[in-house]
Order: sequence, then structure tokens, then C-alpha cells
Amino acid sequence: MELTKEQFIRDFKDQLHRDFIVKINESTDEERFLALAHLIKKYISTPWLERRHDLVEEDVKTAYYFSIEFLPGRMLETNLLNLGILDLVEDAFKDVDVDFSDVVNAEKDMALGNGGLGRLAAAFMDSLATIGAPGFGNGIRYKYGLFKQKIVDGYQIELPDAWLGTDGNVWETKKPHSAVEVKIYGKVYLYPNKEGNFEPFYEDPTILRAVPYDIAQIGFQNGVVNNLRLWDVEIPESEEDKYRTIEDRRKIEDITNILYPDDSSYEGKSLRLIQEYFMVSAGLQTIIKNYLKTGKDLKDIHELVAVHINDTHPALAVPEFMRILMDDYGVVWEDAWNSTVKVMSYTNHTILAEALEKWDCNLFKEILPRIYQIVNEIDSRYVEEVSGKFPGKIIENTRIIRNEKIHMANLSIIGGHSVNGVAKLHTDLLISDVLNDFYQIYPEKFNNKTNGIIVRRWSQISNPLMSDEIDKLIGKEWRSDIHQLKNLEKFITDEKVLNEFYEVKKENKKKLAAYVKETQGIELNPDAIFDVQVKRLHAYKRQLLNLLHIIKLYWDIKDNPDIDMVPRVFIFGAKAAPGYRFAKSVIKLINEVANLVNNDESLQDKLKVVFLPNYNVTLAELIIPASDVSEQISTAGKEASGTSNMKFMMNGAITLATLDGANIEIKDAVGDDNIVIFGMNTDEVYDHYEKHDYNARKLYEENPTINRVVNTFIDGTILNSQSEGQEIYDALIRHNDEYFLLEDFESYVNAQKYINDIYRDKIRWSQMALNNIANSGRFSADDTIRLYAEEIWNIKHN
Ligand code: F58
Repeated sequence: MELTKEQFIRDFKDQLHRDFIVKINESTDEERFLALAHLIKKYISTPWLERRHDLVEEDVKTAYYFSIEFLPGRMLETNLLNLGILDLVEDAFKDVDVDFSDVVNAEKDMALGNGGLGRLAAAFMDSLATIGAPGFGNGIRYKYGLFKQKIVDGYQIELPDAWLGTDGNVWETKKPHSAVEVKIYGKVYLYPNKEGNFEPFYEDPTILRAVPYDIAQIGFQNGVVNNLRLWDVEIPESEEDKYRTIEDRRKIEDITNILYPDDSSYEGKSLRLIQEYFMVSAGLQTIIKNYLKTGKDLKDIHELVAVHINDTHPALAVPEFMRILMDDYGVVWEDAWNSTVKVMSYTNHTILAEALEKWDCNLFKEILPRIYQIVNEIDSRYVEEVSGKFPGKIIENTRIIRNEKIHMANLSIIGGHSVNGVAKLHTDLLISDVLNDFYQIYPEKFNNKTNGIIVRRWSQISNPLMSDEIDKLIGKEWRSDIHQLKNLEKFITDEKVLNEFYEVKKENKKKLAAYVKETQGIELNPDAIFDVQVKRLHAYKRQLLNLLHIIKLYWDIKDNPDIDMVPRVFIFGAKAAPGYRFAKSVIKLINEVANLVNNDESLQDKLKVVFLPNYNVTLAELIIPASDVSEQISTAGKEASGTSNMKFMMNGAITLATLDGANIEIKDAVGDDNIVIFGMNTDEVYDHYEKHDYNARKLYEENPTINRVVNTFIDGTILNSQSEGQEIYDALIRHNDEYFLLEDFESYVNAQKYINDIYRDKIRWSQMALNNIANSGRFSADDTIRLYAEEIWNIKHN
């Protein structure tokens, strides 16, 4: 946008005066942040307002991304960057003597998501606007975001994240006039009408008012502003009489109160099902109403509308779309179904069986009686359509209702025209294994869309030092055309350049070290290797394997204090689902090992372990630029894609990885010499499953290193964690080590040794790092979303 610094300063002062009746030098950082956010909203109000009108008027097909989670983190800097005024504002703040970073830090981290899936949804919002595509988000305005994690005595404690405070979210705009009603519970009877069709009659439903809050999604320097719509629940005025007590009212308010904090398994709680239906119904009703404004026939709706089901949580979009078309607008089943399948598409994010969503029929029927009827009908028609054409077993495995359960993935696949995985290996496994039965029926529906990241956030915003260095070498064009990073390869033998990158990394490490010192009281040596694993805590992600190796190093140094090794700092950040016992025990043990190691002077600072509490997007922006080693060590075949792996590589960390998820594509991008791979591949893992021949106890008994390391959990070396130590021991030895840590241990140790050796060769290490940065452009979410736009949604973009 066109703006001079002087004009901005005037606007900003005006805004502060108007909002808070305060002069700049007397204002607090929070007031400055809020005023700046208000000013940004003012700057974009016109393109934001016009966007939807233009799309309706010009009959442009629009994609709606339905997701139960959106995890944007802070938005101030990205918004300024995308508007093209980040530098100007920083400069202006210097002129008026305000520390810009304090203003940035006044923003709360918007954490309406658990991890990768939610972050990806937020990234796609940015990318859709950036490629100028008509793509809007639809989700829930949770009152409490993902819990805040505190560590007390080494244990995770969860605190509520009341991110909305009393004044709400500064980036949102409430749209009460666009509220709609959503019905749940009650009974539904079908009566034949004059035309001989059945019409539903609702007896005693609970009626909810869904009120939208809109958040502008600003494209990168292109004048486009899309919309993210989050729904909140209210009691409709007409229903007020029914809710006399606080408790009654709370039952309704609870619907949008909390984000389910489990990132790995579904809980089958009725409140969750209500959340899913609530956001789907409100979103679809609005979409259909807006479509009708074009004056076009409803049976052609698929020509102007695409709805994306992000994982199965919004899968009720399939029956709800049918319901609205049929019940509210009288479209016949066949036409409604024809449109539904063309409108809907679905992304799968996991192959872990325990994470595949299923709902008990009785619960489902009670909460969503009309939707249950429709799902039943979809299921019967599906069975009829495929019977005779495919073996009975395949039909049984793929139908929606089986064993009194509704299978949400099946509903999403049958009710849509596209199903995609999120990395090549993941999609291959869906096709060859998890969804193979479906693949035989609908091969044409399957496709891959490897995940991507907002490269601007993970370079320009979170790593300004590296970004300036890149500018010096290849100019600034890479900031808008990420593929130009490839030009950095020219400098791969330029020692001066390599040294400069090394120094940049060191500066970032010093910044992180200062934070660690301030918050944890632990002193870190910036010349040590910063070895980082930050992600949700889950058995399959194998933080425990990392810990086993740390314990091995501990004994190595204890046995041989003169051991020649590069000092190593292991950094963890990880939230565990509150009910996930094993994960919480791992956190406790990491913290107790940290206590052991960090307080043992005989280790002479060769080893440090840090667990940083409350890992979130904001903390990631500090940690990732300061990392040397990126730990991506999941059991092969388990991590659908991973996205932090991409953020680390673009910040010049070396990936230490199994051949899992997008690690494989990172390896293809950087070449075998610039990544460190270890462990079993997927075939080897599957081989164990087939042969049932894995024997963890044998490894434990026969390998003295493994024996000693595992015994450390139960022999009293690690203090204050007897029961957790025993639990971990049991998981590994008595329950046969479900994720093959012991089998991969040796190869992991060797890979770590190799890292130690190459780090000593500063030039070699820096070459690897530079190679990673130069080849990170291919993981831009802008490119990923272009493929969604072209191959799944058929929407236009620039
Ligand atoms: C993640 N899934 C995958 N789920 O684990 C990761 O490999 C992938 O990169 C990422 O999606 C993006 O595709 C994930 O984050 C959740 O957090 C769900 C939240 C809701 C309940 C079920 C898990």
C-alpha cells in the first residue's frame, strides 16, 4: 500500500489519541499494539468489504476451507509485512522512540489449534490470499485456546488460555446481522408433503444462535483481503425463557468454550460432535444463502462453491449440505447428491488407527436426528451402488455405518470427489494400505498435496538476520519469489559467505540462550551444537529416543571425562495431551534428566538439556532460527508429513531424520549429503508387523549399551521419577517397544556421532546449512495451495 512514514506516524498518533486518549510517550505497549492493529484494520477495510461483493457479482468460484482448528500465532508482523509496511512501521517507531519488539510482544498468541493441522490451516489462509485466490476459512471462535503449559517439579500443568480477555480479539469483527440458527437434539418426523416428498418436522430441538466473527486474511503485497470466519454460540432471543439458570446457559456457552487439546486420538464426547456440527451447519447455511444471491439455480451450486474438509472433523458437511439443499430448498436427492460430491473434498492427516474418527450411532442419533437419517440413506445408497461390483469385504470395510459406528473418513471419501494425503509417502501409504479398499473403488479421487509453510513468517519475520544476509548476496527478490533462494547455491564454496552464515546462526543462538537464561536460569554455550526437538509429545514422534541418546552421552562422559566431543545442548518443547499418561511421563523424565545433567559439574558443560515450557508458534519463531540440528525422528510411516521439518531447513538447520513424511522430500531437495538419515524405513517397519518378530527384550538383554541406558530409568540415577521411570521401562521392555526405539537406537547413535564429527568442520557444516536454505523454496505453502486451487477446487488464482 502507498503510505509515507510521516503519514503513518500521524495516523498512529491519531489512533492512540482516539482509542485511549493518550500521547505516544505515555502509552503502554498494549495500547500501542491495539492502536496499531486498529489502524491496520482501517487501512484494509475497503478491500476487505469489497472482496465478497466482487466475488458474488462476478460469479467467481470460491473455496471454503472448513477446519476445527486454526493456529495463526501472532498476526501483527505478518499483517504489516503483507501490507508492505513492516519496514516503514519499524522505522517510524524508531523515530518516535518506541521499541517495536515490545509492541510485537504485547500481542497474545492466537492458539486455536493443537499443532501441525491447525498451523497448516492458518498457513493456507495466508497463502490463499497471497495467490489471490477466492478462499475463505470457516471454523470455531474458541473462548479458550490450547492450554498454557507450565512445568512444576518437572510435571506438566495445564492452565487455561483466556486469550480473548475481556475485550475480544483485536483482529476480529463481530457480524451479528449474519447470525444463523443451528438445531440439535429433539426428534425429527418425516411427513409426506403435497408433492409426495418427505418433509422433516422437528419436535423440541435445541436451537442455537451462531454468530460469526470475521478476521481479515491479507495477501502478500497484492491488495487482496480474504476472510476467516469463526463462529461463536449464543442463546437465541426467542429461546431465552428456556435457560433460566446459570447452569442451563453454561451448557450452551460451553459449545464454543474449549478447543479439545488432544492431538492424537478422538474422545467421542458429545460436546465435540456438537462443535463439529455447529460450525459446519452455520458455515454451509451462509454459503448457500450467499450463493442464492447470484440468482443461479441451486443444482448448479458446485460450479461456484468448493468446500474443503480439513481432516474428518468437518465431515458432517456432507450430510448437512444434503440436508439444507433438500429440506430447506426442496432439491431432490439425486441433484443434491450430485452437487455435494462435486463440492466436497477431504484431506487426511493421519494414518494412526486410534486417530480415525468414529461416532457411536446412538449418540449421533440423539444429537443429530435428521443428519443421522441422511447418513443412513447415504450409506444404503452407497452399498447398493457398489454391490455386485466389488467383493463383499471391501464394501463392508468402506461403508459409513459399521458395528454401530459412523466412520467419518468413509463419509468424507464417499461424499466428496477428492481425498489427499499431505506428503508423498503418506499418500502412498493411504493408497496401498490404510485406504486401499477405497482406492480400488475410487482410484480417481486420490491425490497428494505435500504440505508447505509460510516461508515469509519463517524467514523474513522470525529470522531477520539471516534474511538480511540473503539480501546482501542475491538481492531482495527472494522475499516475494522464494524460488530465488536457489541462487544461494552460487556461494556454496565461498568461505567468507559460509562464515557469515555461521555467525548469523551464532547470533540467533545467543538470543535464544539469553531467553533460556532469563526464563530457566540455565546458561548455554552458543558454540555448542543446538539440537532441537519441538513438536507435540507423542510416542510415535519418539522424544524418548532422543532422551535415550542423551542418557548414553551422559554415561559416555561420566566414563570418560576427557571424551572429545563438541558440546551439545538438547532443547525440547512439547505439550502433552492432558490425558496422555505416557507423554506426560516422558516430559517428567526429560526434566529430571535435565536436572541431573545440568547440575553435574563433572560433565564440564559438554551436555545440557533444556525443556522450554509452553511451546507455541511464538516460541517456535525464537527457537527455530537458533537451531543447528532438527530432530525429525518418528517411526517410519507414522508422521503424515511434519511441517516444522520444513521450517528448520529453511533456517539452515541440518535435519536428522528417519525416512518418514516429508523428510523424504527434504532429502530429495537437499541431496543425501546434506541431511542425516537413520533407522528403519517403512517397509522394514511393516515387515515387523507382518512377521510379528520384533523382540525388544532381546535387544535390551543382548546390547550392553541399550541395557545400561534403559536401566537408568529404574536404577535410581534419575531422581524423583520412580514411577515414571518404571512406566517407560515397561513400555520399552514389557510391552515390546511399540515404536521400535530400541531397534533404531544404534543407528540413531551413529547418526548423532556423524553430526558431532561434521560439526567440527565449520565449512562443511555451513555448506550443508546453506544448501538447506537454498533448497527450501519448494516447501512454500503458496505453491501447495496453488495445487489445491488447480487440482481440487478448480478456483482461479494469480
Ligand atoms: C498433523 N496432524 C500430522 N493433527 O501429524 C502431521 O504429520 C502433519 O504435518 C500435520 O497434521 C499437517 O498435515 C495433526 O496436527 C491434530 O492435531 C488433530 C487435531 C484434532 C484431533 C485429532 C488430531
